[in-house]
Amino acid sequence: MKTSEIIASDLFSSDLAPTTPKGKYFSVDEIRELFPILHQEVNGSPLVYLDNAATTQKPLAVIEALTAYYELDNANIHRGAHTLAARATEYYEKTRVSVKEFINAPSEEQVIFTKGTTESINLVASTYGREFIGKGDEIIISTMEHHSNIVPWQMLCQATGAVLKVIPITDAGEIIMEEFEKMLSTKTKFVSVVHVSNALGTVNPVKEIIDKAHAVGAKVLVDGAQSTSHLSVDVQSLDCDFLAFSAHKLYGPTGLGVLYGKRDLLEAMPPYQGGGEMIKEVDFAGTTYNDIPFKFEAGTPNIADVIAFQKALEFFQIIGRENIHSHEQELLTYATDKLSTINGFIPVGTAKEKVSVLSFLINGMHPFDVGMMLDAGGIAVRTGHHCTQPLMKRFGIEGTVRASFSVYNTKNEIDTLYQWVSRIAKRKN
Ligand code: C6P
Repeated sequence: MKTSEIIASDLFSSDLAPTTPKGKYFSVDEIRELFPILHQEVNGSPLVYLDNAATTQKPLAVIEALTAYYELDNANIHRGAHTLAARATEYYEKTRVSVKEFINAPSEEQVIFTKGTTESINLVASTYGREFIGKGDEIIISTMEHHSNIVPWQMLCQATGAVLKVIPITDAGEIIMEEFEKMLSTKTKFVSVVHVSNALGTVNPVKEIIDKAHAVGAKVLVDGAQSTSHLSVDVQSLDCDFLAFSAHKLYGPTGLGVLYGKRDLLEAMPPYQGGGEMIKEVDFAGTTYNDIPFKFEAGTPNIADVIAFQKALEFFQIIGRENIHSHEQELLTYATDKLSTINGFIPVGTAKEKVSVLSFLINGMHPFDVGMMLDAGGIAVRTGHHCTQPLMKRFGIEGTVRASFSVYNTKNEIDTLYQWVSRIAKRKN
């Protein structure tokens, strides 16, 4: 009997590389072989995919796991008594255990599947927020938040009369810790902060932020959308109260995310949505809710994508987080050094600690035009405000050109980016 699990696992069993003390070593070319989408031409040139902060590409094992699930195992989970339902449930719950290990959560019950980082943050704002935050209480975020970590808190403030405070940043794009400390008081009930800025690449000192917030009794949510793919994120050593992230930035499928929470908080929070799966017993006189995590997973969940996400987590494990991080850091340094030699190149975000994102402007040119010209050469970058309009305002700009690197990118690709950016910049500088 074949199952989607066996079929997709086969894809990683190849002996591509020798085993080293750090784990298996793969060359970039071998890693690229695992990503079918990379091997194509765009506008007559080989694709250079540098939009990884928006979404990473998917290894073949993830794609095949999706198809194989629908070909072999498709069934609804947690309810049917038949074999397919049992199998689908087993694989779905197996991914939950893998996520638990990935972030070092104390238990898999503290791992809730959502649609993405956005939904995870909205869940906390709507449930924890509505239950435990009231008039005059203060919520702190930073200037460099993604709209997903601004708007849900604004909505909560509108509904409750709580007050939103914003930590300022330096010209380099770093949080000003002294200002943060000045904002903290017994009125501070919640701090929600991005671990790695999607627009600047800044790595924020989240451990320090968490410790300082806890000292005044506030709870902390870490937006890990951009950090979980580059850094080791250990929820127990960080001691964060909540962590939100998306599978699609981690080589996994779109439309799937994770919310981690501390057990006592998740248990105290009311449900997010009502429906099947989140109940223990329903009676017209009243309903009792299910235990965590199911209390927060109303309705039929995204079964196929959860099961396929397992393969993305295995990819991470096989390549090794350290190897991924060091390769990406090498690319970031190489790209920053090389593009900085171009006349008219203006970097945006020059924090001491950064990962994988190079945001820039070309003097005299609109970022959108630069992006269009790069696309003509097969180079995919993101241009615009990157869903961080208040951050762009802070820098007095409309947007940037953003190149973001991943484990499958090469120095040759950065050379191509350099050649195109040089050519474009020469027109105006
Ligand atoms: N940033 C980018 O191109 P979702 O869309 O729910 O998967 O993730 C939202 C989100 C939240 N926080 C941060 C720091 C993010 O970077 C993102 C997504 C993408 O930068 C799309 S706007």
